Amino acid sequence: MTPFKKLLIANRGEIAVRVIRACHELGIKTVAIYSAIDKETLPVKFADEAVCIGPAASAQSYLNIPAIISAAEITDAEAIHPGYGFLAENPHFAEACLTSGITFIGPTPENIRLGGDKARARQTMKRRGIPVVPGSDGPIQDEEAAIKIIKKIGVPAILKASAGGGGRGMRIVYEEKETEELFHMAQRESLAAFGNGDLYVEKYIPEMRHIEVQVLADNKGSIIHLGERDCSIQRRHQKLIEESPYIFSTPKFRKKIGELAVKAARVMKYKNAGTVEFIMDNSGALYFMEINTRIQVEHPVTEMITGVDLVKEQIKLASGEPLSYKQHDIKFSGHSIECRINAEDPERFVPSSGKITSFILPGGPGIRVDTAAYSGWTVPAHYDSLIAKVVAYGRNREEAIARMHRALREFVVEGIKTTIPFYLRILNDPLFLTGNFNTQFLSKNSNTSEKEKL
Ligand code: MV4
Repeated sequence: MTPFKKLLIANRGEIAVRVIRACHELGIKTVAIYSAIDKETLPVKFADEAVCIGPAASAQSYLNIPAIISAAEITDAEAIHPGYGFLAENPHFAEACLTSGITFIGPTPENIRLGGDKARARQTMKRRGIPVVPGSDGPIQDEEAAIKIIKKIGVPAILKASAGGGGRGMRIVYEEKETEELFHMAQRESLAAFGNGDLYVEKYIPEMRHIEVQVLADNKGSIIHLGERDCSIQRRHQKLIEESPYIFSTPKFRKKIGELAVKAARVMKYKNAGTVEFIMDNSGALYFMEINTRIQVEHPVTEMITGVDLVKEQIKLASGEPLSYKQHDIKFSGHSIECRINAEDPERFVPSSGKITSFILPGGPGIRVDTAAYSGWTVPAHYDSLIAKVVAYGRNREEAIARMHRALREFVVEGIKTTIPFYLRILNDPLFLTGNFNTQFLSKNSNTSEKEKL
């Protein structure tokens, strides 16, 4: 029994290919949608059908809800997978699918709404006994409220946009007297970026590690976790390297963080796949940070060490099937690392679009590459610059790193610049090799010549 006869993929690039692969393994027919500039792409080639939904500009294509719903109706697709980015965390889109009788492959609109309202999510978790870093109880009304909380928790503190993401609307308060000015700057930035100026406050944890947990939940209320991922290596709030397990993980640590993540998901009656993000401080204390209500870019590292196909699970769960695994069925084996290869200058990280004149993929033991790029394809400037994810698996971290290193040396991309040389430098960094890093790694590290603006 296949969960659906036909599914539409409301995305592009490597994640569209990833979803098509899951569908075809499940015996589900696929419909790709594409913008005019994406006609000659792999999702269009791999899917059983393809529908052009608009011009290159995302607002008129991959973000065009009526056009996408119409494409599903015309092709008789029973379900839509949103991938990540674009409409994946838009509650109106999930609602529009429901209203049209189409299954949205993902959580409920209310789950998405709470995940996108970080101040309210934090407050919800705090009230249910899940640890959060000291700070405000929900959104703060004005600069007076911010000053009052910062007097209590002390500096440094961080102002965050409730609708936030990508670091916009975020300000670190190092001195109490700066609070008012920074509050207005963060509020203005958040309003401009998200149309919402709500802010919340947290104690600033300078050397935090970003550890997140993959969860799966069925429609009956069963929830499991698939272990943690360390995503501490980021640049300007873009994750660059992710790995699972966390280098210093133990069965006890995994049980603790896994149970916290499952509790967070249960508190909000979470459905389908999600990721609970935590801040870990230098003492090892864990605090809920936010929940991401989508399949994430870095999901493959979890697949590599658990053997679970997360996208197939998402589709089966959305069709109403119960979880195919109980918690004790999830076995963790080995180590996996992902490098996100972007079409960018490896020194300055400015996008480098253009025609790929040569594209030779790495392979061999323990290497997986998720990509929709090929030789002769022109990387458009209209979208995200991710062109490939190189994922290495090994029996242990050393083997995974060695495989990643030799895979990145094999990988040939000509015609455009990529971030491959940047990763080859990081993979030789002693702090990376010893696992002695945190989210400040790239801003502090001379080896990567990155000076992050705080
Ligand atoms: C923090 C933090 C320290 N303390 N929260 C959240 C989103 C992610 N992209 C960065 N975030 C952070 N949240 C608390 N309570 C540090 C970061 C952070 C960061 C903040 C400002 C400027 C650059 C940063 C780089 C990495 C992490």
